[in-house]
Amino acid sequence: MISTVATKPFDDQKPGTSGLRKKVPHFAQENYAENFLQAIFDATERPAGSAVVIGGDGRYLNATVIRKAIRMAAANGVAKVIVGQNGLLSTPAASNLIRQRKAAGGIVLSASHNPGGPDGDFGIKYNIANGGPAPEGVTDAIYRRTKEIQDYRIWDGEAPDLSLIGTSRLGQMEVEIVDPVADYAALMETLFDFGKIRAAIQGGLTLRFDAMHAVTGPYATEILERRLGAPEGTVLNGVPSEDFGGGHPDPNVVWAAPLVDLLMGPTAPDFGAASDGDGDRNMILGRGIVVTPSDSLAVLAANAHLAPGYAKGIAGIARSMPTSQAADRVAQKRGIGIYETPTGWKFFGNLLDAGKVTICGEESAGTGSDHVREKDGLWAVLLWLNILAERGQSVAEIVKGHWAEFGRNYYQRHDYEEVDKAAAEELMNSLRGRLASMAGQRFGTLVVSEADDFSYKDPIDGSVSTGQGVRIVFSGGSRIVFRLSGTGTVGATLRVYLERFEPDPARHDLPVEVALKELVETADAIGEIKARTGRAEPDVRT
Ligand code: VG1
Ligand code: CO
Repeated sequence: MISTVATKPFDDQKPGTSGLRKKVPHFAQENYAENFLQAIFDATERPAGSAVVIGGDGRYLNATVIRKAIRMAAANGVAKVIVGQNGLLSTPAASNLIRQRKAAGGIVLSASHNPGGPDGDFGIKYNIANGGPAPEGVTDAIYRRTKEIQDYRIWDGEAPDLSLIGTSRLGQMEVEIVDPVADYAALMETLFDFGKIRAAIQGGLTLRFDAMHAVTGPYATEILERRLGAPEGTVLNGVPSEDFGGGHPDPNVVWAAPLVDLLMGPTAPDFGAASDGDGDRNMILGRGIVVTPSDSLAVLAANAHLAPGYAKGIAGIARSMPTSQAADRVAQKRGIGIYETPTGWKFFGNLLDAGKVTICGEESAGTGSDHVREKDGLWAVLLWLNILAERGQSVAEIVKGHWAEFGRNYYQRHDYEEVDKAAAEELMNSLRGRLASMAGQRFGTLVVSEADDFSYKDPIDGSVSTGQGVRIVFSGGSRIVFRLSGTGTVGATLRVYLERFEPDPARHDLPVEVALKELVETADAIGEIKARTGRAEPDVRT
């Protein structure tokens, strides 16, 4: 009943920031997905009798690869798989299921914010038993295995019908198809005051949530409309589609422009939010205001105690290195720990497991807490709603009040997409080569105080990750960070992160372009962006 199929290694299966991502036609090559899945089964630990969670964001190829993954699990001695109905599981819901069911790990099929469809992207990520993304030690082991693999094992029979909730068998293996929303929604009810949020909505708090045709549609509809009583139509684009309605499921001002226009217009609701392909990220808006993800992290950390799940206060905050230092100011004032990690959620897992931090966040619109081991888009939305219900203020009032108390970190990220890979690498190498001589150099009014290539030593397991991005810090605390994306699938994406701290409340209402003008010019002067990439302007500013 088990077939062993001969195969040859592919040389490009190294996982990036968040799993292996490639264009669909590349992933659909014969044996491509099978090789990577077999490498996961070979390279990861599974205690006898334990389960593996399987689900994805519903993009093109999702259902096909899930059926293969189930058949391969059966052929690789997995005792049980827990699969989301119709192959759907948001990334945070998968993390929750792994933890609740004490599974050995999970296979999440997603390329997150990357576009989907036959010409779009596909991806596979592996999460470990704590529910979090596999750390580098594990992804390295999977990658090594992909380079030597000679065959894979697959069960000959068909996988069960994914639309039917219930338990069946494939050979020795149990297959449990579960409602993807139920356990996750129950977890949210333990963290937030649903009664209070429901009352605020009944009392006139208005909101819209754009699911961007991605996986959070069913979650948001159940939680916001059914459990919290928001009117039907609160959730926009709530039915998952294989190509996300032709858009990019990336919750930012570019790809969620209709939602942004609504919130900036005359008929704006009080609160707006959007999430990405696999439901782990969020964009937060208020009437007339876009909250930058870095500010959202800081506001959530400063106000989390208003939600029942965090009433005891938070132990500490972790942020990825390019994320603004707004959260650091909250940590300093509250006397709690602050940790700076490389980009990617996998670096937060150890800190969360050790109880060093409660809340984590990234400038790319990922925030989350110790309730799971992934970033969680709807969690952030519910925490915001809980805070709005408790404080009875508008989003703009809360954010402006936050700046008045802690100061404002003006912030923007500029992305240069599909840049020539060699040119992008040379740009980074040239920067690295000049780091040692940079301190003391003056650019306009800015003087470099420190410059380095960020490296991180995990305080829990001592593992070291080098080459995580070039940081240039100026006296006064402004920063420019340069790094290359680890999630793109074409050429290279250069990300330039710009940050300026402004303590004076009289200067908190500048347009961000004005506040950051000198830093933008300095980034080009130091990075030689125009000269090396041929790009005068970034493709996306978030
Ligand atoms: C991007 C973001 C990073 C995020 C990662 C995965 O990575 O910058 O903050 O953790 O995507 O998010 P990169 O290497 O392209 O900058 V997701 O929502 O794709 O799981
Ligand atoms: Co995502």
